[in-house]
This record gives sequence, structure tokens and C-alpha cells, in this order.
Amino acid sequence: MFVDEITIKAIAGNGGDGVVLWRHEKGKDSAGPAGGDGGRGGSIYIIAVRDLGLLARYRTVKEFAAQSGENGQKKSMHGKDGADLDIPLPIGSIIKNLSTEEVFTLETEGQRVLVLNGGKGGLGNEHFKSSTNRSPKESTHGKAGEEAELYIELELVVDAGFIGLPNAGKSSLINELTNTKAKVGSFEFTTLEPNLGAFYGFVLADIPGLIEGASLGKGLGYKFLRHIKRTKMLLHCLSAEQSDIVSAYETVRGELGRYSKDLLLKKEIIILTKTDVLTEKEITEKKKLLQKKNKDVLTVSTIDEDSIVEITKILSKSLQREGKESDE
Ligand SMILES: Nc1nc2c(ncn2[C@@H]2O[C@H](COP(=O)(O)OP(=O)(O)OP(=O)(O)O)[C@@H](O)[C@H]2O)c(=O)[nH]1
Ligand SMILES: [Mg+2]
Repeated sequence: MFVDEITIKAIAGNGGDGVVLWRHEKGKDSAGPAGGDGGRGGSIYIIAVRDLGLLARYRTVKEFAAQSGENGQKKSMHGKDGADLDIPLPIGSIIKNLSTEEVFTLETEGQRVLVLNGGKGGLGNEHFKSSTNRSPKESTHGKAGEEAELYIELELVVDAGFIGLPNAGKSSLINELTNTKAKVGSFEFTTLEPNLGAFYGFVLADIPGLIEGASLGKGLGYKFLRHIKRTKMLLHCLSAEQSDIVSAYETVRGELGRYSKDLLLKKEIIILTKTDVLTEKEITEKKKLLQKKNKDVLTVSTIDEDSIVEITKILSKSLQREGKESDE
């Protein structure tokens, strides 16, 4: 199961206590205070990694806790600091501390962010020594580490997202292009989770079918619309089986726009799928209608090897071009 939101409990380590101890010298009861300070508690960091399956694995973890600091030691030695804890999260995670409302985002691999501070260590009695007080019996406790529930939401970082109505042939095409095994079926909503595939170093995502009303929360597509917010390019699949291809196109565009106007501004390539169900003449007619939208229109059939080779070439070039432009 693909998990794209989760709440976890994270607890930074407590500071160790300061202690009351005395120096011992031959022939003397006490030669002054020698209680060390407590060590600092470990802090909680989040770190961005390239692993989209992580959140699913965290569903069974009750809490993430960093180590506490050790208490102060004799001979005025500091207690050992608690080790920090790094929580690996997928790139594209947005993390909200539900106690403080602070928000952190992880955008690049290896990015490491401090989210919860470990508690400071307490002070040992050595610390309270002064000219007027040679034998202080005071010490302080370590401070508790910060703790919070962290709400983590994943916004996939996808280079190109396949969008379209249910049954448009998106999963079949992404399977052909990336060798992933997305579920393919002839009933509506076969894809319940966005399937990701690697394609010449780019990430392609198969977004489950959008239906009219998706932007209002109807159907499965809605849950996934947010995944395409950061997608550089949309690959809009339209099945050649659609009798009114233009209104099928407009239904999906309408849903995108209602969800967010920005989605309409993304580069979009139209892909007319399942062309094997039509005659050459019919394909040309449908293609012409779609070209009126001023977008590149490609055609493909998963049972026609040549068309797959052709579309692979065009898409990889487009993605490379798009990647370069967005780097500039
Ligand atoms: N004839 C023909 N059928 C195809 C082609 N591509 C896909 N199909 C069939 O169309 C149906 C739907 O394909 P999917 O790839 O599951 O469609 P989808 O767009 O991913 O559908 P959802 O995940 O429900 O949104 C399946 O029965 C496929 O076998 C094609 O090129 N030609
Ligand atoms: Mg699908």
C-alpha cells in the first residue's frame, strides 16, 4: 500500500541530571564539590532520502525517540550526550509539528533539518561552587527533550504525470515505457495508487483516473491531484474509444483548473491511446480535433511496438529539454 500521509510521534532525548558528589582526598572528609553536569539529550532531525515506500513502513512504528543524556559523573565529569536521531523521510515530504505549527519541507536528497531539540543537561554541584559557598549541595535536573506529533504529507516530485479519465490507458502505457507493473483492467479505477516508474532518469507517475467532480472530492483522482502540483509536465491520455474526444479532453482540463489554475499552465502533451481500435482515417480526424488545442498530439497503441518506440523517443527528448529549461 502506498502511504502519502502519516502522523508520527517524535521525542527528543531528556537532558541528564546534574549530580551532587564530593572530591575525596586522603585524610579529608570532603575536598570540595565534584558533581558533573548532565549530558544533553539527543535531538530529532529529519533527513531526505529517495525512498517513496518509507511512510508505509512507519505505520507500525509507535514513536521515534532520541537518546537521553547521561547524568553527571564524579570528578566533575560531564554525562555523555544522548545520540541524535535522524528520521529518514522521502524527498517531497512536508512535515508539520502539530504542537507548534512549524512546517518543514524536504526538497533535495540528503537535506537534514532539526525538528526537535534535546533537553539541556542539569548542573552538578561543582557548578555552584563560589568563594562564599565551598560545599554547595545544589544540583539541577536535566530538561525534558521536546516532543511532538509530526504530520507528514508527501508531495511526490514527479517529472511527468499521466492524467486522464478512468480507462484512458495510462497504466498500460506507463508499464510499456517503464517496465513497472501497474495494475491494468478494463473496469474503472483500476489504479488505486500512483504508480511510479523510472524512465531515462526521469520519474513518471501514473495518476488514477480523474472523473468529473474530482476537484470536489469525488472519485479517487482527487486524492492524487495534489501529487501533480509539482510535476513539470502532464501527459494527458485520451482513449481513441471516446466518441467525443474533445469533451473528454475538456472534462479533465476542467477538473484540473478547478483544483488549481496553475495546473493548466503546465506543459502538456496529449496522447491519443488505443489507436488500434480505429482506422487510419479516424485517427487522423481525432488527432486534428485535438491539435486545435495547440498542444503536441502523439498517438500510441500498446500492441504496436513501433508506436511505443516512437513515443519513447519523443518523450525522453521532451523531458530532457524541459529539465534543462527548468535548470536555467
Ligand atoms: N485495444 C487497446 N486496449 C488498450 C490499450 N491500452 C490499454 N488498453 C486497455 O484499456 C483498459 C484500461 O487500461 P488501463 O491502462 O488500466 O487504463 P487507466 O487509464 O490506467 O485506467 P485507471 O487506472 O482506471 O484510470 C485495459 O483493459 C487495457 O487492456 C491499447 O493500446 N489498445
Ligand atoms: Mg490506471
